[in-house]
Amino acid sequence: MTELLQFPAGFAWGAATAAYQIEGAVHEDGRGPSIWDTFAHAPGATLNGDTGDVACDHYHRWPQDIALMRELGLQAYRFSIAWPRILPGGRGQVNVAGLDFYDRLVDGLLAAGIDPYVTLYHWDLPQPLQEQGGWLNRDTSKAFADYAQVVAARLGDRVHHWITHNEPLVVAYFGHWMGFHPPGRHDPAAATQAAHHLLLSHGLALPALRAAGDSQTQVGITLVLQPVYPASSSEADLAVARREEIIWLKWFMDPLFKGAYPLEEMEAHGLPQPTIEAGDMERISQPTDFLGVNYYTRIIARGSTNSGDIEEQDEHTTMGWEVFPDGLRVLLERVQHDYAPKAVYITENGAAFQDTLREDGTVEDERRRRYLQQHFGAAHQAIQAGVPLRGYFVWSLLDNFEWTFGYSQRFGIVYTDYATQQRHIKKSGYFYRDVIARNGVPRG
Ligand code: GCO
Repeated sequence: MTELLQFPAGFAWGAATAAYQIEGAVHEDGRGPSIWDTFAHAPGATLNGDTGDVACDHYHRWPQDIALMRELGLQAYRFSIAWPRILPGGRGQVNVAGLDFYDRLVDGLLAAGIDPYVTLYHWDLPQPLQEQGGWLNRDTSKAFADYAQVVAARLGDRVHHWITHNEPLVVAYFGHWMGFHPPGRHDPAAATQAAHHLLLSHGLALPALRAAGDSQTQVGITLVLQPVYPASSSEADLAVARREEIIWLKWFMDPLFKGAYPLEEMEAHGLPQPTIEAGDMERISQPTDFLGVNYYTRIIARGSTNSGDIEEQDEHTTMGWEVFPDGLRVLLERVQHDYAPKAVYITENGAAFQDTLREDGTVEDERRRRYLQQHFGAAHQAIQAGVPLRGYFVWSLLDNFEWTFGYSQRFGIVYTDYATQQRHIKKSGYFYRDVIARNGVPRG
C-alpha cells in the first residue's frame, strides 16, 4: 500500500472561485458595471472577445454548485463578493438584493456543512469608482472600507474568515504597469501608487471586519507569491533575481509584515516611491490572523539568454507555467522565516490542462490529478518543517472565465460544459474527494 501523508486534524480542505469568473447575471437584481465588464467588452481585450456575462451561470445555479461541493466533500469554500452587486455606484446607496444573494449562498453553504471564506475584492471595481480615478484615488480606499463594513454587518455573524484582497499585485502591476488588465495603464508610478492605496484599503477595512465579527473572526489578505531562482550565480542572473524578488515578494510582504516598503531597493529597480501619508504604514501593518498564499509556479531569473545552470522542468500547463511543486515548499518556508505570519492558507493552487469530456461524462485529467498530489505533498513537507499551514483551496472548483484568456483555460476539478452549463466532476475531483475523506495524500 502506498504511504499516506497525514495532515493535521482540523486542516481545512476547500476550493476557490471568484465572482466575475463564475457568476454571470451581470445585469440582474441591480448589479452595476465593474471595470472587468467594461474591459472584457472592449475589442481585442480578451481571447475570442469572451466576457463574464454568463460565465458558469453560478448566480442561478448556486444550489446545484453547493450540491457538487458536497459530493466532493469540501469542508470550505472560498468565493468573492462582487462589490458592484452591493454598491452599484461604488459607494452610497446599498443594493439589498445583492446582499440577499450572498446571504442565501452563505446559508446554503453552512447548511451543507461547508465553511465560507469570503474575499471582498477579486478585481471587480465598480466602474463609477474607476471614473473617479480608481485605485489611484486615495478616496477609493475609504470607499472599500465602507463596502467591507456593509458586507460584514450583514454576513459577519456567519462568516468567520475574511480576505480583504486577492492578489493586489495583479491589480497594481498588470493593471497599471503592464496594461493587460483594467484599467490598462502603462505607468510604473501609477502601479506603486495603486498598490499603496490597495494596501491602505486593506488596513482601513480590518477594524470594520473585526467590529462586525466575534472572537472567531479571522481576517487576512491573499497574495500571489512566486519563489525566485537565479538561473546561475552570474551577476547578471542575480541582478534579475533581486528585482523579481522585490516585485513578487517584498513589495507587498514588507509593508504588511514589517510596516515599511523596501523603498531604496524599489527605486533602484525602477519602482517609484508612492505618496504615503502619516499613519498609513501603521494601518497597513496591523496584525492579521492569517496570510493567504496563491501559488502556481516559480520564476527562473535570467540576465541573459544563454545563461543558466537551472533548467526548467519539462512539464508545463496550458498557461505555459512550469510545473514545479517544490517551489511551494521553498516559498512557504521562506515566508515563514522572513515574515512569520500567524497562520497560512494556500488560498489558490491548481493547473490548467487540456481536458476532454468523454461521451460517458468522464474527464480523465490525470495530469491535474498528479499536479495536485505533488503540490499537496510539498505542502505536507512545509508543515513538517514548521509552517503553520491551516488549509488548502484548490483553484478552481469549476472551469471558468480566466480573465484575458477567456474560456480557453480550464482550471476546474469540475468540468463546465459551457453550451449546456452541465457540470462533470473530473478524475482530479474524485481524487480530491478521497484526499479530503482521509485527510491524507498518497505519497507521490
Ligand atoms: C489569480 C486569480 C484567479 C485566476 C487563477 C489562475 O490568482 O490570478 O485569483 O482568478 O483565475 O490564478 O490564473
